[in-house]
This record gives sequence, structure tokens and C-alpha cells, in this order.
Amino acid sequence: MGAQGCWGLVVILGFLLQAQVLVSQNLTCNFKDLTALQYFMGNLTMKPEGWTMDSSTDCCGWEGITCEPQSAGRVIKLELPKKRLSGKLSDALAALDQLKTLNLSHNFLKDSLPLSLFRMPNLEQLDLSNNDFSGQIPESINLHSIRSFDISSNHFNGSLPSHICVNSSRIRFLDMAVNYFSGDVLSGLGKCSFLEELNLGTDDLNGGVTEDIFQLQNLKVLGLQYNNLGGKLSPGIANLSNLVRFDISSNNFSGEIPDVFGQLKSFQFLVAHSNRFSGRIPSTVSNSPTISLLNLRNNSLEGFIYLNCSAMVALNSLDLATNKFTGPVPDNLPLCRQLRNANLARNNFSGQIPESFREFHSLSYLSVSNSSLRNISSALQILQQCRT
Ligand SMILES: *[C@@H]1O[C@H](CO)[C@@H](O)[C@H](O)[C@H]1NC(C)=O
Ligand SMILES: *[C@@H]1O[C@H](CO)[C@@H](O)[C@H](O)[C@H]1NC(C)=O
Ligand SMILES: *[C@@H]1O[C@H](CO)[C@@H](O)[C@H](O)[C@H]1NC(C)=O
Ligand SMILES: *[C@@H]1O[C@H](CO)[C@@H](O)[C@H](O)[C@H]1NC(C)=O
Ligand SMILES: *[C@@H]1O[C@H](CO)[C@@H](O)[C@H](O)[C@H]1NC(C)=O
Ligand SMILES: *[C@@H]1O[C@H](CO)[C@@H](O)[C@H](O)[C@H]1NC(C)=O
Ligand SMILES: *[C@@H]1O[C@H](CO)[C@@H](O)[C@H](O)[C@H]1NC(C)=O
Ligand SMILES: *[C@@H]1O[C@H](CO)[C@@H](O)[C@H](O)[C@H]1NC(C)=O
Ligand SMILES: *[C@@H]1O[C@H](CO)[C@@H](O)[C@H](O)[C@H]1NC(C)=O
Ligand SMILES: *[C@@H]1O[C@H](CO)[C@@H](O)[C@H](O)[C@H]1NC(C)=O
Ligand SMILES: *[C@@H]1O[C@H](CO)[C@@H](O)[C@H](O)[C@H]1NC(C)=O
Ligand SMILES: CC(=O)N[C@H]1CO[C@H](CO)[C@@H](O)[C@@H]1O
Repeated sequence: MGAQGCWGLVVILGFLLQAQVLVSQNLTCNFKDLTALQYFMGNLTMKPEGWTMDSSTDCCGWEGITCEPQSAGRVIKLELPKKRLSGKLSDALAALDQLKTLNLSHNFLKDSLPLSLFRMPNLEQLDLSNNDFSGQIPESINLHSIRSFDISSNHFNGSLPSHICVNSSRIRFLDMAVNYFSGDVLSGLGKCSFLEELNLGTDDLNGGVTEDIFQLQNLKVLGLQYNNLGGKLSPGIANLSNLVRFDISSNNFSGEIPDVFGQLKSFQFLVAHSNRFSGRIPSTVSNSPTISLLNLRNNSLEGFIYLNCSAMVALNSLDLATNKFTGPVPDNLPLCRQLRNANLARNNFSGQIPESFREFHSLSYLSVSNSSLRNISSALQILQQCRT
């Protein structure tokens, strides 16, 4: 009897020891984090595959979860993009206070975001893009570690949260495009001094581009397309010395295009179609060695076209269609060695397709339709020979 009891104790002790060893070898998720994830799961209409309400489970092994090996099973990543998740985002998620990455993009999540989501001290990457979230972004945003903030392609409305960098100043990537943000914008964004990419396309923004933006010395990409921004474009853009891509297409900008883009050392893509710009192509643009795409289609630009192909060594795609350009079709275009696509349609040129276009070896697309050109048979003959 006594001996039997002793054996029993040894067996139990051995079992406990073994369990202890297993625990220390494996990452077992923190209980607080497990509870938060279970609330998160409970607010979805269908649970992610492999997730369970069982409280003895190790959430560090669940699909989409990454735990920090050094910090006792704390969850640092929750990544469930493209999993057909639907339902709401639970307030409880904020209890994951070690979370660095939250990626729930490309799902069907809806309703407004919990306020607590905007107070996660360690969050570095937030990607909620391509869902059905709605409502407004709160006044107070405290994401001290955030670097990438993507809420694009949802149904958010109200005024653009241009105050976002007041307490969350380290953002590099900010994408709030394809929502219903409205208002006279951009002022406030000057605080985002680390910002490299800002996408605000396809919102309901109006007003102008305020001077605030020109403080963003690190900005490489600025996308403001498909809004209702207008007024003149300020030469303050010259301040954005690292700018690579600038897209303001389909807005209501007017006046002349400021002559600054050619001064920006890395500038490549100028997309400004479908505005009301007038005047000429700025001379630093037509002498730029870095611009590869120039799309000024559907404005009211005028005068002769002169592009300095000795300088424009990177120009690959040119769209000047639907403007009021006059004079001859520029006969030096074949000297732009990289030029593959050229659309000059719907202008008011005089004369005919230049003979030099016979030597247009790089070209793969050219349109000069409805441009008041004469001598179609000669044009056809010339263009027949322009490809080797
Ligand atoms: C949904 O989340 C809330 C916290 O925001 C929590 O109180 C509630 O229990 C969750 N629902 C379920 C069914 O888990
Ligand atoms: C989120 O996941 C999607 C799909 O895998 C990916 O394309 C995207 O880059 C991720 N977001 C971040 C911030 O890493
Ligand atoms: C910045 O943080 C303070 C203190 O938490 C808060 O009161 C304020 O609303 C925050 N401001 C913004 C613009 O988020
Ligand atoms: C935001 O959208 C909701 C629902 O469509 C609407 O009730 C609300 O008035 C909108 N708010 C603003 C500021 O546009
Ligand atoms: C341009 O940048 C300088 C700093 O390089 C800054 O002092 C100035 O305010 C900026 N101009 C505008 C219009 O933002
Ligand atoms: C475009 O701007 C002009 C003023 O420059 C204004 O009269 C017009 O209503 C604006 N168009 C739209 C569609 O807002
Ligand atoms: C041309 O631009 C105007 C605005 O200036 C816009 O209303 C119109 O839809 C654009 N047309 C095309 C074909 O893009
Ligand atoms: C064209 O560009 C070349 C090379 O940058 C330059 O030397 C020349 O002066 C330019 N010509 C004109 C007319 O601007
Ligand atoms: C085209 O240019 C001719 C002169 O070259 C001018 O008479 C005519 O009015 C212009 N047409 C348009 C639509 O601007
Ligand atoms: C050709 O241009 C004239 C005016 O320049 C315009 O009235 C006409 O609609 C244009 N046709 C096409 C097919 O674009
Ligand atoms: C058409 O072009 C050819 C070759 O450039 C030229 O010989 C001919 O005179 C032109 N015809 C007209 C009507 O301009
Ligand atoms: C859930 C889990 O990761 N279990 C592992 C715990 O550690 C042992 C030994 O290293 C593995 O065999 C288990 O797969």
C-alpha cells in the first residue's frame, strides 16, 4: 500500500517534470493574449481555421499568430490577410499590448474601428486595407511606434485624419486612399516628417494643396488623384527634394504647372491628366534627365511642343493628348531613345507626320488621331517604316 502510493507519487512527479520541460521548450501563449484573441475570434462570424475557444490551447501555434520567443509567449504579430473574415473588430484586441504587426487586409470586416486600436504603443504595421470598415477615425491617435498605416479601400468618412502624426510621428507609409474622407485637407500632415509615401487618391477631398505638405522632406510618393482638389499648384513642391512620383490626375487644378519637377534629383513620374492646367510644358520638365512618365493629357496646355531629347534620356511614356498644342508634331521625338509610348491625339497640330519618324525605333505605340494633320498616305508610309 505504502509502496504503491510512493510509485504513484513518482509517476506524477515525473509527469509534472516532463510537462515543465515541455513548457520551457515550447512557446506557450500568454493567458491575457489568449483571452484577447478569443474575444477577437468571438466577434467574427466565422473563426479562423485552427483557432479554438479551448483555454488550454497554445495560441502561439495558431495560424497567423507569431509570438516573441524572448518574452514569455507574448503575441507580436496577428496576420490574417485574405482569409474571408467577416464581422467586427473587437475592442479586446488592444489587450495585445506587445503587438507589432496587425494585418487583416483583404477581408470583409465591417463597422467602425474600436477607439482602443488607436492606442497600441508597440504597433509598427497596421494594414486594414480592402475591408468594409466604416465610420470616422478618432480625434486622438496614439500609435507611438507606427511606421506603416494602411486603411485604404474601406468606407471611412468624415474629415481626413490629418492630425495623425501629432502623437504618431514616425509614420513612413500612410495610405488612406479609396475612402470617403472629405474636407479641406492636408494641413496638419506637415508633422509627418518621416513620411515617404502618402496616398490619398479617390477620396472626397477638396480645397488646395496646403503649404504643410512641402515640409515633408522625405516624401517620395504623393498620390492625390481622383479628388476635387483645385486652385493653383504651388512652386513649394520644389521643397520635396526626394519626390519620385506625383499624381494629381482627375482634380480641378488650374493655372500653369510650376516649373520645379525637373529640379528634383530623383523625379520620375508626373501624372496630372484631367485637370484644367493651361500654359506650356515647363522647361525643367522638357529638359529632365530622370522623368520616365509624363502624362498631361486632357488639360488646356498650348503652344509648340518642345522636348529636349538630348536631355530626356529616361522618357519612356508621353501622353499629351487632348490639349491645345499647336505647331508641327515635334520632329525630334525619335531622339528620345527610351520613348515607347507617345499619345499626341486630339491637339491642333499643323503639317504632317515628320519624315524623321521613319527612325523611331523605340516606339511601340503612337497616336496622333484627330490632330488636324494632313497627308494621311504619307503618314502611313512613314510609320510603316518606323519599326525595325
Ligand atoms: C466581442 O468583443 C467584446 C469586446 O470588444 C467582448 O466583450 C465580447 O465578449 C466579444 N464577443 C464574443 C462573442 O466573444
Ligand atoms: C498584409 O498582407 C498582404 C497580403 O499578404 C500583403 O500584401 C501586405 O503587404 C501586408 N501588409 C503589410 C503591412 O505587411
Ligand atoms: C496626443 O496625445 C494626447 C495625450 O495622450 C491626447 O490628449 C491628444 O488627443 C493626442 N492628440 C492627437 C492629435 O491624437
Ligand atoms: C458617414 O457615413 C454614415 C453612414 O453612411 C453617415 O450616416 C454619416 O452622416 C457620414 N458622416 C459624414 C461626416 O459624412
Ligand atoms: C521648404 O523647406 C525648408 C527647409 O528646407 C523650410 O524651412 C520651408 O518652410 C519649406 N517651405 C515650405 C513652403 O514649406
Ligand atoms: C473647379 O474650380 C473652379 C474655380 O477655379 C470652380 O468654379 C469650379 O466649380 C470647380 N469645379 C468643380 C467640379 O468643383
Ligand atoms: C477631362 O478632364 C475633365 C476635367 O477637366 C473631366 O471632367 C473629364 O471627365 C476628363 N475627360 C476624360 C476623357 O478623362
Ligand atoms: C538640351 O539638353 C542638352 C543636354 O542636357 C543641353 O546641353 C542643351 O543645352 C539643351 N538644349 C536646349 C535647347 O535646352
Ligand atoms: C487650330 O489652329 C488653327 C490655326 O493653326 C486655328 O485657326 C483653329 O481655330 C485652331 N482650332 C482649335 C480647335 O483650336
Ligand atoms: C476631334 O476634334 C474636334 C475639335 O478639335 C472635336 O469637336 C471632335 O469631337 C473630335 N473628334 C474625336 C473623335 O475625338
Ligand atoms: C504628302 O507627303 C509626301 C511625302 O512627304 C509629299 O511628297 C507630298 O507632296 C505630300 N502631299 C501633300 C498633299 O501635302
Ligand atoms: C505545440 C508545439 O509546438 N509543440 C512542440 C513542443 O516541443 C516539442 C519538443 O521540442 C515538439 O515535439 C512539439 O511539437
